[in-house]
Amino acid sequence: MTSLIAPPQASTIAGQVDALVLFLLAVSVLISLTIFVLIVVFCVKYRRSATNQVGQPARRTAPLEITWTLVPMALAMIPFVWGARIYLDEAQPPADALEIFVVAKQWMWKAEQPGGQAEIDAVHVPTGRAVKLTMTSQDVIHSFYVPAFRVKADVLPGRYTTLWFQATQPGEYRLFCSQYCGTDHADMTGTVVAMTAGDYAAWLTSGNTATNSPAAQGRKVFLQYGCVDCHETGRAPNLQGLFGQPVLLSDGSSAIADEAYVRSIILNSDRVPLGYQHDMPAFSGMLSEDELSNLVEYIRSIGTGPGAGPPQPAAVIPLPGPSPSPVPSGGSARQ
Ligand code: HEC
Ligand SMILES: [Cu+2]
Repeated sequence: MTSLIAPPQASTIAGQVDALVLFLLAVSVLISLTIFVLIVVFCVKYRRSATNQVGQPARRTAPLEITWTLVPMALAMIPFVWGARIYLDEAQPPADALEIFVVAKQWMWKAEQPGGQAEIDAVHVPTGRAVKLTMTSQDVIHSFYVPAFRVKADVLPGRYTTLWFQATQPGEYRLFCSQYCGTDHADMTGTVVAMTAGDYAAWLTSGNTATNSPAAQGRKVFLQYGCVDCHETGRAPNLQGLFGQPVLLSDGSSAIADEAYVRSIILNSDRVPLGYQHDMPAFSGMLSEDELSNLVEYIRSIGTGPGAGPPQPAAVIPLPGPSPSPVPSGGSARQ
């Protein structure tokens, strides 16, 4: 369950921030009320009673003036010292904090655990342990904001910023980008999943993160840009088993379907396998460098030739699409 209304004690700092904000609110209400009441009372008490009444000249009353300077100052110092302590606490991650790397880009959050487990728009953290995020942006300024934890920090291109928190209760907490960063800024959301230490350890080894491996992300890009509409419908060569294999081209030459080949076909659609009409749109300028390399990883992962397969042998990737078959079903023109 993702709660919009943040529980009051979701992180160690949340309660302190809330108390300070409530204190400021109470002081503001008190001062405003005092002023309003005095305005009304003085209006009535000192109203002009006769048309020829003249006001008294102002008197200097040093003790009164000193009092009304010192008392509000002392009042103002309370939230200042209090806030500074919380600020310093928030600015200094404990030395033993768990370090997670976060990369922001239009429009997603990527998080990487110390063990290399990567995820998109989600950050899994253990409860009861300080977590330090080291963050940077691939494009514009974003801002990492978890209201439930009362933490927020800007994420800047070309610079690392940090933020830390310690979740106290297992649960799913909303993550927002709080810096307007372009068209889909409002969709740049995610979830911080706080788990007990045991659940977190189990999650780390569960392989759940494999769905966010480059190849699995590549599969998403493959769906997103409609590559499936041609490549899994018979309109275009089926890409299963392609990677690493020699390909006969319609101009009579041949090529090895390696990374360079796949990249240049996706970007420029410059080569046509034998037996196919030139029909593939060029995706140059439409794909980010990231999407492109994920696509290549995906095509590599469904290949069977030399150099194909997932980059790490351990990564058995549960793909949402049809399961790769060792025999290429389409692409009859391929050798
Ligand atoms: C409109 C249909 C269409 C779409 C959409 C499309 N392709 Fe293609 N693709 C083709 C066709 C047809 C070919 C054969 C060569 C050509 O047309 O230039 C091809 C060739 C390829 C090849 C070389 C295959 C081989 O056997 O050598 C790769 C790799 C490829 N496409 C990847 C992609 C990716 C990745 C996407 C999505 C970003 C994509 N294609 C989108 C139709 C499409
Ligand atoms: Cu953003």
